[in-house]
Order: sequence, then structure tokens, then C-alpha cells
Amino acid sequence: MADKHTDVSAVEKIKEASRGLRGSLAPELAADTSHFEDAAAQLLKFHGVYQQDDRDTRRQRSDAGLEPDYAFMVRCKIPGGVLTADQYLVLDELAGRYGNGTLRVTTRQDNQFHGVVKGDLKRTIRALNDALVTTLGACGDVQRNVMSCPAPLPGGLRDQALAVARQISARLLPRTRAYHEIWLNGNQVAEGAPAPEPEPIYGERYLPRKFKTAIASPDDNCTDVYSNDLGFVVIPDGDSLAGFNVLVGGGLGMTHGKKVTYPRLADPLGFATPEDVVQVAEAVITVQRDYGDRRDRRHARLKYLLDDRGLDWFRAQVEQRLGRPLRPPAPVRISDVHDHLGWHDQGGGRSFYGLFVENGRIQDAEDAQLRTAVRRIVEVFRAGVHFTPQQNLLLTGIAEERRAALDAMLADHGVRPTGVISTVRRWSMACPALPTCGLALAEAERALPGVIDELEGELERLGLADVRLTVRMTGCPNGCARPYTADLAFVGRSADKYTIFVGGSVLGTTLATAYADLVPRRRLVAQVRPLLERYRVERLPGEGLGDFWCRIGVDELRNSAVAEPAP
Ligand code: SRM
Ligand code: SF4
Repeated sequence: MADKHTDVSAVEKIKEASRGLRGSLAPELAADTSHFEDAAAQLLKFHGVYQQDDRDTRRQRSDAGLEPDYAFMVRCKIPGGVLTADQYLVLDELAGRYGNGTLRVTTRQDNQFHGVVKGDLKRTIRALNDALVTTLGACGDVQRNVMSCPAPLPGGLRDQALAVARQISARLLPRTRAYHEIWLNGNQVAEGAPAPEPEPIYGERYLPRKFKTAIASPDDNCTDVYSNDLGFVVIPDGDSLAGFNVLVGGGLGMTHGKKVTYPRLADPLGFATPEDVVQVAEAVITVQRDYGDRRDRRHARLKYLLDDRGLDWFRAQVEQRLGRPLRPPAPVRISDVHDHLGWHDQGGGRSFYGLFVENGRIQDAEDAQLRTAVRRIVEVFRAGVHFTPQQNLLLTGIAEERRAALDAMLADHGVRPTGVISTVRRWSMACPALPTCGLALAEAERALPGVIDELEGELERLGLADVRLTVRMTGCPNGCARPYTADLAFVGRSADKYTIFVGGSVLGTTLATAYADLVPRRRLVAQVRPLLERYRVERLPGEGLGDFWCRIGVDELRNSAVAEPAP
């Protein structure tokens, strides 16, 4: 392993002193307080828990001399997003009992509970664990949830890819028993005693930064594979898996105004057989462990290591660890992407239904009782629930002849069927942002539905309502709803102002470019209108919106576009 730096970041010191992610978590959890101190809050992330406070009331509480209204986000780590009916019912129950009454499907196929108070954390995590769902490593400087296509399509390739996702996830799970001790009532290791178990892959400082892995297929990049640190693209041989093209160095986070931070798409590294794939993942992750930047967390993702040292250097490191050269990648290109919504054949007389969940929030509202509908369907049909990387869910294993009964149950609860959702809404995503996210600069989940209402009208007027396009909004430039691979994105800049990005693609193979800055929310659609009009007139046959904008270029788009004046 590389020499320890003396000037490592504060988080590195916290990890190193934590004795296998224990730190002072256990005593602080037992203390009669509403929150954890900073160092413990950092370690908490590795256990899948984020300390947050209600941003809506932060200022008033501070003015009134009150402490922030602390609550916790608990993220379940669900490889490939696949849950059994029983597991989903436990999640639903916990959302009502300890969370804020909602489940939140994430862009990495997980579920998040928001609003869990400190005193309920242990009960929440224990109940999840009893249902064989973990939160360990859902956040923190480790391998995050491994993504894989959630659609149980016939043919078996998806199942094989899911099995690989699960193997990688299991192999890269932290070995520490701290999780067991703190949340599941294992025996406590005495304070000050060294960690009793080694971390063979991570070592005592874990990784320099979060690490993300996804599996995709050439004909379906639903996992947005190029935005991951490590990606695997399925290379089929008929209905079986010949292996994977290995991609490295994707990542989207950036900071406004800091050019040294940037989104980056992954590069092809080589080819791995299904037997090799876990070993390749381990080799890649240990190169990042040993050489990733531990001084500056803004420069610590694998993408910066790749740009600093070069792909050839990186490949040589991986090959050295494998003890053999990597075969070159197979010549395939990403050709399509699916959201898997609506009815699909699953084989064996079974079907699955892809249900649209606006911005991933499964909740009951006055007009539609979505959470109740999903729970009832899972209870009655014993449906499996698979979370998609587009923040939607698939209800799986439905007997062919019961399709109509499921449709009727959705209708009874006011849930609109996929067919009536506009194309633009169906392909849109927003991150949670305010009021839970501590890093949000502007609204996202609460603002995007209104912006989409406006866009729907505009696209309809221009005759573009059927064009498949991805529109994404985030409350800050960290990129949690993957704005930089979308056709059109609104990235939070300051309260109610956004940077508009254009020119990514539905396929997730192109990066968007900043087009306009500091645009007030109410002006977003007006600002984009001239670009839509130009697309309508000048696009080539079959050309996507982002592809068109990318071809024209933002400078030319800016020159020609005169947005309507502000009212
Ligand atoms: Fe994210 C941090 C939510 C996917 C890039 N992300 C956060 C935190 C935990 C805020 C914090 O650090 O205090 C957010 C919690 C908000 C809340 O209230 O729930 C948060 N990220 C999310 C989720 C829930 C967004 C969503 O709409 O679903 C996604 C959870 C995924 C999961 O289940 O694991 C989520 N985050 C992503 C993605 C997309 C992806 O992975 O496919 C990205 C861009 C890809 C990447 O990592 O490069 C992403 N999140 C970040 C970053 C920037 C990382 C960077 O390299 O700069 C941060 C901030 C950080 O790490 O310092 C962040
Ligand atoms: Fe928070 Fe920013 Fe991620 Fe949105 S993009 S959840 S505001 S960190």
C-alpha cells in the first residue's frame, strides 16, 4: 500500500482512528441527545445513515435559539434494486413507523427513509436486517450499491448479470463487525481496543472516496454505466454471458466555479470473463485505495486518478494485481436504453408492470394513494419489487391473467397508468434536495413537477410531445440525479436559480455542457424554448434532442437563441 500522507484530510484521520468504523458511535447512540458529534456523523455514513436537519425550519429555529430539527436519512443497499414481496412490506412498514411516511427510490436502485429520529435508528436497522436488507456501505468511502438492470426479462442474461452484481457487492462489503455490534446488539469491543478483525480489501482507512459500480447491456444502458467509477457492459453469447467490457473512471460530481472538478464518462479498460469479474473489480478498487488522493476530497474520486496518471498506467496497475494482461474490450456500442415501464412478458406465464414514481417518492397524496396501492398489490399479488435506476419500480411475477386486476387496483387508488404519463415526465428525475439534503443550494424534487408541467405544454405546442428526452434537476452540482448525462438539466446554483445544461443523451454516452447560468426557476422553460424550436426545424431524421444540441454546440445555440424577455 502507498505510504501514508502526513497531510491527509480530516475524514482520513477519523477513519483511521475509528477502529473499524466504531469510533464513538455506540456511546453517542446510547446518549440522550438528538444528534451525533461531527466525527461520529462521518462514520455513521458507512453504516448507511446520514445526519440531516430540516432545512425548511433551520433559520427560524436558529433565530429562536433552538437547535436544528435533527433527523436521519437511512439508505438501504439493494444490489440490482431487487426485493422480495416480504422485504418490500417490511420497508413500507418502517417508512410509516419510523420514517416520514414515504419511501424514496434512489437513482442507484436503493430505498431511503427520511425523517428517522435518533432514538429509532437502531430499531429501524435491526428490522431491516431481520428482513435481510442491509444499510452497511450504502454511504461512505466504500463500494456503494452495485447497479444492474432490474427487469426480469426472459432469456436469463439479466439474471446472470444480477448474480454478478450480488457477487461483487458481497465481496466488497466491509468486513468490520462494528455494524453488528452497534445496531444488532453484538458484543461491544472495548473503547481503545484495536479493531478485532482485519479489512483485507479496504485496510484501516477504507477508500479515499465513495466508489460506484454498475452493470449494463449494449442494448439497454438503464444503469447509466458510464457515470460509474467501475462499469461492466455485458457481452452476450446467445443467451449466456461471454463476459464484460470493463469501464473505469466515470463520475459526475463537480463544484460550481471550480474547473478542477468536473463530470467524466468512464473509459474502456479491457474485457473480463464472468469468472474473472470479481477479481477485476477488486484489482481496480485496490489501485484506487492505494493511489487515490487522500488529501483533497474534491480530487479523490477514481476519475481524477485516471486523468492524473493516464489509462495505460492504470491498466498496468490492474494487470500487475491480476498477474496477467487484460484482454482488449469487445467492439460493442451502447445502442438503446429502456425504462421498463408498463406491462412486459417475464416468461413462464408471468408478467411485470413498470410503475412510474415521480422523482422516486412513494407516498400517499390526496389525489393518488401510491404507497397504499403498491403495498396492497404486493400483499395481494405477492409481487416482487424491483427499483429502477430511473427512480421507478417494477412489480414482478404477476400471473398473465391477473394483469387487469392489477390495473384496476392502481386505478382504485387514483394511480395513473404509465400510458397516460407524458414522455417528458416519464423520463425525468430530480434529487431530494430541500428540505433534507444538507448540500442543496436550490429546490429539485419539489420544483421539477411544476417545471415539467410547463415543458409538457411547450413540447405539445411544438409537436414534440413524443420525443424521448431526459430532463433532470438537482439542487446542487454534485449530480445525484445524473444531470450531466441528460439531454436537458437544471442544476441548482443558488436559492431558486439554476445552471442549464444541454447536450447529454438519452443513451447516457455524452456529457452535457453548461448553456446558461443563474436562471431563475420561473424562467427555465422560457430560456429553453428557442432551443426546442431550433430542434424542431433543424434536427436530422431520428436525431435525439441532446444529440442535436451537442452537434450544434452551445456557442452557436447561444448566438442564435433570443429568449423571450422576462415578464
Ligand atoms: Fe448523491 C451526496 C442523495 C446518487 C453524487 N447524495 C449526497 C447526499 C448524501 C448529501 C450529503 O452528502 O449530505 C444526498 C442525500 C440527500 C437526501 O436528503 O436524501 C444524496 N445521491 C442521492 C440520491 C438519493 C439522489 C436520488 O435522487 O436518488 C442518490 C442515492 C444513490 C444510492 O442509492 O446510493 C444519489 N449521488 C448520486 C449520483 C448518481 C449515481 O450514483 O448514479 C451521483 C453522481 C455520480 C457520482 O457519484 O459521481 C451522486 N452525492 C453525490 C456527490 C458528489 C460526489 C463527487 O464525486 O463529487 C455527493 C457529495 C459528496 O460525496 O461529497 C453526494
Ligand atoms: Fe443534495 Fe446536491 Fe445530491 Fe441534490 S445533487 S441530493 S442537492 S447533494
